Amino acid sequence: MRDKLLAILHDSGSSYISGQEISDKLGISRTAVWKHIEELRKKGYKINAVTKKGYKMEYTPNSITADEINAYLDTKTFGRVVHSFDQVNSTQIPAHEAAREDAPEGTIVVAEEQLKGKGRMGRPFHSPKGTGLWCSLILRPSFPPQQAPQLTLLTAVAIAEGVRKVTDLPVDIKWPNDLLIADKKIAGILIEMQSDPDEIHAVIVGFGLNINQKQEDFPEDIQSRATSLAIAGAGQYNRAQLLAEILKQYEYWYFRMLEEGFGPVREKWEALAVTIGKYITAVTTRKTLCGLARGITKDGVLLLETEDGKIEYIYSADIHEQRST
Ligand code: BTX
Repeated sequence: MRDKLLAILHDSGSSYISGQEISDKLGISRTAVWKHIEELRKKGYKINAVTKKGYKMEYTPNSITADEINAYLDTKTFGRVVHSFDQVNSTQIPAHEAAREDAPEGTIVVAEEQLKGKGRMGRPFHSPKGTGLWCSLILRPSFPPQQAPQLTLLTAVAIAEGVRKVTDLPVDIKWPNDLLIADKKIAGILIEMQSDPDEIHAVIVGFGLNINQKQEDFPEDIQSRATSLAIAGAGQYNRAQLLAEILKQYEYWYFRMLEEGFGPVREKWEALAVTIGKYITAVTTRKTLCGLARGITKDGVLLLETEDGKIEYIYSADIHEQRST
């Protein structure tokens, strides 16, 4: 009920909406409306109440609660089950637990703050309180484990599309899992799996998106390489609204991929990617390769043409751009 009240207040924006109209929309008494308004005020919302005009939202605490997410959510299953925490080491941990306990596909775990946010290969992901999205999404795809890397590219598409829709900011994708604005990292993706050799039980898709940080909020070693939506855009952004839009995009592209295969996602990814057509250095766990990024295969593997004309298949690497074509 509270999520629906929040949605009504968000929708009426800077206008007042009468207690009667809210009670009609929600099918509850005006006293019940008033009680819910009081509850929201206790949670930090500032809601103006003026006789004969009604209610108007003045300030929201910009929190990532199930009510806030639900107020914006326009999906069938994604984000319909929310586990939200104030503080965790990493949202991946409770998400793995929930997945083992049969959490349905689309369940998300979110936290205001991560103390030990995880990047790839044991690297840290800086996840300060109340500023970004630190989220793990549980998927249960029917395809074999070998196809799971495609989900990294799908996740990048969903985040880029979601952010573009809400903020109009030009988010680019860098193969395989970085999202950039003006060449600086705005988000990262970490895909983990619970599987047998030939069957996926669950994929835990972790993504972190920098939203309202100031430049000085980043640790010194990443200050020159990281950015947030607030730095790149104008003012603060609503985190729940961003998450809801990302989940909407995710659900759309995910079910399209299950029905039509990877083709449409790959096409969208290539349209948003900055890596293709650039001279790059790819640092894999075994070797470093230099050459021209030619494209991605139908499985999302990066094709690198080395100086002697050989095509290398890159499954996982850190990519650095050398120079433009
Ligand atoms: P990655 O290994 O590609 O990126 C990690 C690297 O990015 C770090 O070594 C550092 O250089 C830089 N970095 C660290 N924090 C930030 C930041 N906030 N913004 C920009 N650059 C940063 C990317 O790994 C995968 C990140 C996934 C994070 C999500 S958050 C929710 C879920 N829970 C969790 O513990 N991890 C995932």
